[in-house]
Amino acid sequence: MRYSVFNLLRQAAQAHKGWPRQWRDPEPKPAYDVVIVGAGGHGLATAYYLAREHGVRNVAVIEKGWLGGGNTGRNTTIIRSNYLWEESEAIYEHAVKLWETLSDELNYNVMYSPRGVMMLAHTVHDIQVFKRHVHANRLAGIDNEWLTPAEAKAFCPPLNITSSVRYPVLGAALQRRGGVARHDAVAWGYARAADGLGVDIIQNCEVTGIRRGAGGAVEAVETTRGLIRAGKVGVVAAGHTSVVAAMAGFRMPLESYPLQALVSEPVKPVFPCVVMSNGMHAYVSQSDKGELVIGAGTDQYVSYSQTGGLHITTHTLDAICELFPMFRRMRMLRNWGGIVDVTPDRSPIIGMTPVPGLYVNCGWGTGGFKATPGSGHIFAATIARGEPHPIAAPFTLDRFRTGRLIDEAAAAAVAH
Ligand code: FAD
Ligand code: PYC
Repeated sequence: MRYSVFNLLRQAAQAHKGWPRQWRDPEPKPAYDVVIVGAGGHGLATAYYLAREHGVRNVAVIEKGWLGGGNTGRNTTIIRSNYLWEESEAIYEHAVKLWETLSDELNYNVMYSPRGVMMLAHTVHDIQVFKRHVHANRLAGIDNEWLTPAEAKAFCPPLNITSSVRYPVLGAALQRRGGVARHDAVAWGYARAADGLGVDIIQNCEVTGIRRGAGGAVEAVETTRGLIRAGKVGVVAAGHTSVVAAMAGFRMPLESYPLQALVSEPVKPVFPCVVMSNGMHAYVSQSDKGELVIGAGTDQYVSYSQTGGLHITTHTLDAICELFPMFRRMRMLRNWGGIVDVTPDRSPIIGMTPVPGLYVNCGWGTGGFKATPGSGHIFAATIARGEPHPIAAPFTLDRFRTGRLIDEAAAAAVAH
């Protein structure tokens, strides 16, 4: 543009929107109807359901690293719906039902294996809490049953139920429909299916800013690869949602903690189910490759480190060896951490934000893998319709203002 008086006037008028509409440059059209920030399972599932169920195919998923390289590819893959409150039962059970047919839906084997999730009770408090969950779940039509120590051992023969250990097993809650899936396959399956419907997946592209236009509505994301215009933006950046929200000018009630997991050398099939001990901060299953997949508790301090304190894994291995003495001589192959974002009530936040056109799906803490299909499904509906899906409705950001919290601290698998 030349620096004529006319052009200077025109620029000034454009800036103040005072120039007659017909003389203004046309507003640039969004490059994408929807931009999703974060190519984890939740972000990819959201893009897939936007395209598949709502016909919104002009979608980009922007990922700062590689797809599935966040918590989706770092978790211990436990799937269950044995939560306490009706709102949570609805969301996690919605996900479990979608897991049951997901491989067919995506034409990709996500290796969903409902082999049973057993939660051990070591104290009277554990017994009371788990029995309360069993009753609440059964009232909601969700399977969950109470087992004596002998029944728990019959279900999982390697379990040590002697009374000579520090924290004897006093009983267990078993959800038979719970299980595991292969985490990378979930990311790849959704990515391939979304890509097939026309979704663009842009890796190595970090969102560094959120640009807002008329009325404060979101109009673009700034990235390390340039500006990308968007009609709507959905932020699904587990562990980093507060960082992205700050770019748009608001705060989130979230704290980010490292959570760790590790795998052993592979051995023949010896472990038939998933066992969790919330009290001892340990959970274990065996992958189809034969590795024991073991998870620990969160670090005690907030951090963005994707490693975590070694003392936490040592403590977890102590617990595993006590519960399953036959694993004492196994070698551990590798360990890693992910960053989980935790809300004050340990339930997720799904829906609108104070910025028009900007949506968030976050706060799944230590337990969002199991929710992946359900979360993507209801978040896509929320974005497409511009109002919360009925299952998402209780999980608004607003609940931290109104006080209508959904306290799932006791259902969380690990210590926070
Ligand atoms: P992610 O997979 O983390 O995806 C978010 C993506 O956003 C990342 O790829 C990240 O790189 C990207 N991103 C962030 N910032 C930006 C930016 N500025 N620009 C672009 N991209 C960005 N849950 C269970 O249900 N069962 C379990 O057994 C279980 N075990 C766990 C064990 C561990 C060790 C960990 C760490 C978590 C575990 N979880 C478990 C929790 C579960 O992994 C997460 O809740 C879930 O995977 C979150 O999925 P997501 O797609 O939201 O996040
Ligand atoms: O939510 O089931 C769970 C879980 C297991 C390990 C971490 N989270």
